[in-house]
Amino acid sequence: SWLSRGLSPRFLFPLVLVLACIAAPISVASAADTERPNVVIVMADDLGYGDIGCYGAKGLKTPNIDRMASEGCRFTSGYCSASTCTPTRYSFLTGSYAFRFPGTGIAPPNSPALIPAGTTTTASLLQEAGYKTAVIGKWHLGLGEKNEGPDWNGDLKPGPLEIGFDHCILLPTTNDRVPQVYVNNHNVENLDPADPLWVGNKKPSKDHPTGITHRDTLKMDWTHGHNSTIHNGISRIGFYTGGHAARFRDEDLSDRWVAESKRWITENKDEPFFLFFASHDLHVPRVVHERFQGSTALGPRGDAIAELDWCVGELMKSLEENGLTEKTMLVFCSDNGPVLDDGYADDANEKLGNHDPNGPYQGGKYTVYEGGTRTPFITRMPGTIPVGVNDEMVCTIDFAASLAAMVGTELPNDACLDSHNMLGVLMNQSGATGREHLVQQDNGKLGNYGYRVGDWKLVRHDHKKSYNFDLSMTRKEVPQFELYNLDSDPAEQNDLSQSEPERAKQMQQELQKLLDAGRSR
Ligand code: NG6
Ligand code: CA
Repeated sequence: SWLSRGLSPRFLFPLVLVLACIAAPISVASAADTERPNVVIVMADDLGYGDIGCYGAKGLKTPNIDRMASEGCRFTSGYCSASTCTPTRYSFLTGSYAFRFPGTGIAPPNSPALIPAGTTTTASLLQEAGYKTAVIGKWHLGLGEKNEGPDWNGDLKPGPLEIGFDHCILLPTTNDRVPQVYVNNHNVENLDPADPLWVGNKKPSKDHPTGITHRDTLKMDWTHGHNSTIHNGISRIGFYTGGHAARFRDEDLSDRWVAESKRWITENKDEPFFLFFASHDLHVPRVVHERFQGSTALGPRGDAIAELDWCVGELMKSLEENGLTEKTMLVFCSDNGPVLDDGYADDANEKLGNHDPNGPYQGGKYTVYEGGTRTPFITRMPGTIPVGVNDEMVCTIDFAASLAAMVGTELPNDACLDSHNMLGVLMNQSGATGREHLVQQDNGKLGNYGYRVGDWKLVRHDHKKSYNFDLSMTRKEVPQFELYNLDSDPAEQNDLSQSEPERAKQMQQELQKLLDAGRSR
């Protein structure tokens, strides 16, 4: 452990870290000044527990992510807080459960900013502590004023720059939604004022080509939804016109974000920085760069994992080239669990073979079974984070409180309501204990929750129907409450709610209390 290394200045950081975990955070702020590590968080999109080599992937190889894990800590109970994108990202940044805030489900193309300007976030806490901060990649948390939404041809604010980021290069929502343009800080990049961008949810003219009227021209067919405006041979959710000079090719997203990240890391190498690298891989449409197309036997879904792995490799290279490997806490996580057919005919089912996207767990994206939120979760900081595997429970919602503790910033009373300081666990310090409980939610509208306490898991389905438990969007009737022991039954197959009625009742009551807590602690 760090203690055995003595207390040379080089190892001051771990000491500060441990103090930060147990003492009043503010008291160590100045001591930490010279040793504050950079933080790079890579969040994958729709990546399941079993999709990565070091988590048992059967159908493909992920050498870069595996190397990252072999140089860091691989978590077996690492979670995102929801089984869809927007609520997980909302909670990751605000440190509060999304279910406390109605309207934080999957955001539509014209969604206004869901996190109000001035909200305390993971980014603002680090920015306040003197970090340079950037988000590069998928946003999907809305842009623009409440009741107005994004002003695509004007200033796109509020957005990330109003909640603690100095810089952003964004895909505004998710790439199966319109529009396919980059947002560079407050503006659509390369927008020609003579060709204004219009985005809406109604067909703009009778002859506007869509995935329905021009289906035979598509390079990737749709299976459900995703049949509105066509761009780059792919029909999307929602309609848009104009902004042609600003439109990107799906194939180039990762290259652009990696290049931009490398540029930004190098530019900020002399100060502490926080980079949120929000990959779009492996969300639909899975249209990766030509050099990754066909690179795995799994079709586009596997190729997207290969592209994601490449991104992680490039980020590690950039840190290395700038001499920042030991000074940077690198995190890899996902925003929700896996899905196969999520609306496009991309052979995800047909070419699956024996690959098992959710590993030993049940369900995926959209579900509150373990497969929906228990996902790959790795931290690396050579020399500080001991190499190993950690079974403690930790969640993406915990970064706000943990990183605030790391830099010695105190959390305001009314912010980050559900974020626990898990710094010791994230740093794989021996003896550091993880979360005692965690609420997992779905998209929010259906009222389905998972509640894990130790090895026990209560599943609550107010909606009574679960879909995507089989990763193919099949629906099945489910009882309102189920109880599982994750130690003996990680796949949640053996409902114990009848044989353990007392425990089930107690967990129902505890969960209800957390759901009723509203906007206060
Ligand atoms: C669903 C979309 C799905 C995906 C998801 C959001 C349809 C039929 N399905 O509504 O394709 O876009 O929303 O995914 O439109 S997430 O990872 O960003 O939450
Ligand atoms: Ca997602």
